[in-house]
Amino acid sequence: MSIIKPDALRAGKAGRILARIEDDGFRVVALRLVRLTRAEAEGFYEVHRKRAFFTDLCDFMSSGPCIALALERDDAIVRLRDLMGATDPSQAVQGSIRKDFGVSVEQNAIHGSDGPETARVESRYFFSDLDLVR
Ligand code: 3AN
Repeated sequence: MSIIKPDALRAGKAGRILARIEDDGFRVVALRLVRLTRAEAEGFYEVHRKRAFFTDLCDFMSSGPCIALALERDDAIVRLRDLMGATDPSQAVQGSIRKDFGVSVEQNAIHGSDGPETARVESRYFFSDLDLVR
């Protein structure tokens, strides 16, 4: 499960980011352009509620449209995290999405689930089973 974040859409980079994902062998099984409400952003990042950056993060994630993606490929979680690069774009490896498109540790272009169970929960946040096209 991935989200192309509002900073990337504002900058007109969503297509290029999706191309990187496809070029890496991921299949898109669901895709949705969505503008999260503030409450929806809070729900999505509930695990980070106690963190100092939570308020700013939810403001940012509800600041404009983003693209939710359900993705599949072998070893998808690890491969997507490699493709994204480190949370902080300045620490991300050359050629990674966050290195090339991220603006800051908050506005870092893309989200990717950190494990299979998180991916299932996050996917259900945006998609029903009927939305998944295989
Ligand atoms: P990742 O997305 O790399 O798994 P997480 O899960 O630790 O990173 O953080 C979730 C999101 O919270 C990040 N994508 C980023 O937008 C934001 N974030 C994480 N750490 C910070 C921070 N120190 N300051 C501002 N935003 C942060």
